[in-house]
Order: sequence, then structure tokens, then C-alpha cells
Amino acid sequence: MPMKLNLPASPLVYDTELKDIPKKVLRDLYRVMLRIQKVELKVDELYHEDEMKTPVHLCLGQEAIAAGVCSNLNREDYVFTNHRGHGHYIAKGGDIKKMVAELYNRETGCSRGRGGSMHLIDVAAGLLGSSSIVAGNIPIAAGAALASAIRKDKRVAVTFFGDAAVEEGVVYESVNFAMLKKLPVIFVCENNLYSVFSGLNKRQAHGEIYRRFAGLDIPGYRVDGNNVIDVYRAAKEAVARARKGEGPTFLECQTYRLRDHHGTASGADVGYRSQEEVDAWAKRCPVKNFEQFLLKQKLITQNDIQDISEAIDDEVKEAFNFAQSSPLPKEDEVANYLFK
Ligand SMILES: Cc1ncc(C[n+]2csc(CCOP(=O)(O)OP(=O)(O)O)c2C)c(N)n1
Ligand SMILES: [Mg+2]
Repeated sequence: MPMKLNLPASPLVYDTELKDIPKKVLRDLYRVMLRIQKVELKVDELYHEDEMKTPVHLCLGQEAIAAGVCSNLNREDYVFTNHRGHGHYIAKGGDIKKMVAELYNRETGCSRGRGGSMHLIDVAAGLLGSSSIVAGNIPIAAGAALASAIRKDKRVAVTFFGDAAVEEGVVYESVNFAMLKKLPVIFVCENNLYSVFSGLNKRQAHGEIYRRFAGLDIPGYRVDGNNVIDVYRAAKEAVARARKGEGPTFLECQTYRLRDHHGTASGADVGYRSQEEVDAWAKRCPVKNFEQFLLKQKLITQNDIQDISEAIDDEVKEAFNFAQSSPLPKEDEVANYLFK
């Protein structure tokens, strides 16, 4: 039986008092979300061709978290992502051509085509690697933050993970260690209410993930993860705290994935959630709603939107052309770079 809505999928409400956020930042937040959405929609469109020999975990519906957090980071800061990592990679400034080529298993991919969607890396952009092991990237981010603290270079490390990751013991170990050493790390939990086919309320004793670590005294906040302004502000505070040496922050961003756990279906046919629920959340699309808001507030014009949209379409086209025309690894080199 599909479960009831875990959250009321209420309309998105944006704060209109925006003196703290420059117009350029607001537009960039929109641009980054749109870029994530357009790349993923292209994957969504072409995946059935079966040329991308990789599972894909799309983050459509979750674009605001990647954009809102990463727009507070410098290129030298670190991001560690998980199996649902396209948005984080794009928002942190990872090379999109190399990402798409990775999905197409090409030699030009960011993991030379050997890793696929769950192994995105772009060291120059501060993306030091992703892990498909649930919670696997969390202690690694704490380690990067420890290195930053030892070197005193003020780099911040962010780890993005899902609601299921907090069911793993290593999260407690990492938060404890980060608090003990006051590490510049931000734990960003994307609570999209599901782990594969299991709803949150069937897996966790209570749904308030942001309170789960209060015993360790870590500042913990919950925000509407579909509201890019709320995410941006919460992340801004967390980054400032980390840079000042005041230690880690835990952010729970409530959101929803509009596709199934992996692949391009909605998941409604499987029975763990209803089409009604998916449709209700589709109305909370972080990108479309923010676009409407910016228009209404006269912070952007239709012409601007068209320009941004066309420029991103060109980028996406270029990335897919690059990927599709790149060579596959040579047959006798397929096992190169792998642990043997
Ligand atoms: C340690 C471990 N256990 C199980 C899995 C299988 N697995 C892959 S993704 C996933 C669900 C993760 O859910 P969540 O953390 O909420 O992230 P979401 O997929 O919702 O973004 C599971 C159980 C895994 N990859 N690693
Ligand atoms: Mg989840």
C-alpha cells in the first residue's frame, strides 16, 4: 500500500525581504538549478537508448539543495557526494562534459568511463570523489576537514547524503569526531522521505533527523530543501561558522525525488508511493517556483530567462555531443585503473 504523504506538500513560500542576497546571487542560484535540471532531463530523455551503461539516480526535484549549499563555497572547498550526485557535481562546478562522458562510459569521462554515474570526481573543482556506499562519504569529508584544520587553510568540506545514511553508525562517529575537533565540515542530509522503496516512517523511530545529533551539541537545523533561499541562508551561516573555526553544522533539507530510486520512472507503479503524492511534490518544483518568484519580484525578466535557458541548452548539447563522440576504453585496457 502506498503510504500517506509524510509531509504536507504545501506551496513553496519565499521570503520577499532579500536585502541580504545580491541580485546576482539570486540569478546564479536559478541558473545552477536550471543547469542541473536540464542535464538530468536530457539523461532522463536518452536513458532508454541504453547507451549509458550505468544506473542513474536522478536528483530532479532536489536541485535547490545542491545549488543553495554550493553557492556559498569557494572552488577550493571540498564536496563529497553520494550515489545521487549529479546535482552536487554540477553545482560545485564539476566539468559537465566529463560527467556526461562518464555516464556514457567513455575514456574521456571523469573516471575514465570505468565508474559511471556513482563515481564522479573533479579534483580541480574540489570534488574529491563520491561513494555509492550509503554514508561512505561522511567520514571522508570529516577527514578532509581535519586536513584543512591542520593546514589552517580554511577550506570547508561538505558531505551530501540521504535520509537513510543516518541509519549508519559511522555518521555518529563522524559527527562526534567533528564536534570534538571543531572541524570545518557541514553535514547536509537530503531527506527525500525514502530509501529505495521504504518510507522514512517505516525505518526511523522519529522523523526529525536534524534533532538526532543534539546530544553531541552540534547545531542542527531543518529547512525546506525545495526552497533555495532557505537552503542558501542556512548554508551561509554554516559555512561562516566553519571558516571561523567554530566547528560543524548539521542541516536537514526536506525534499522529494521526482523519479524512482534509480532510472526514469516515477515509482508510482511499484506501489511504495502514489502518483498523487508525486504530482503534489512536482508542484513544488524548486526551479519553476523560483523562476516564477524572481519574475514576480522583478528580479529577472522573461528575456533573461530565455538567454539563460538557451545558453544552458548549448552547454548540454555540447556535453552530450562530446560524450557520444568520445572513444570507449580499448578492450584490452578496460581493466586499467581498477583494483585487481
Ligand atoms: C551501506 C549500504 N547499504 C545499502 C546500500 C544499497 N542502497 C543504495 S542507495 C540506498 C538508499 C539510500 O537512501 P537515502 O540515503 O535516503 O538516499 P536517496 O537514494 O533517497 O537519495 C540503498 C539502501 C548501499 N549502497 N550501501
Ligand atoms: Mg532518501
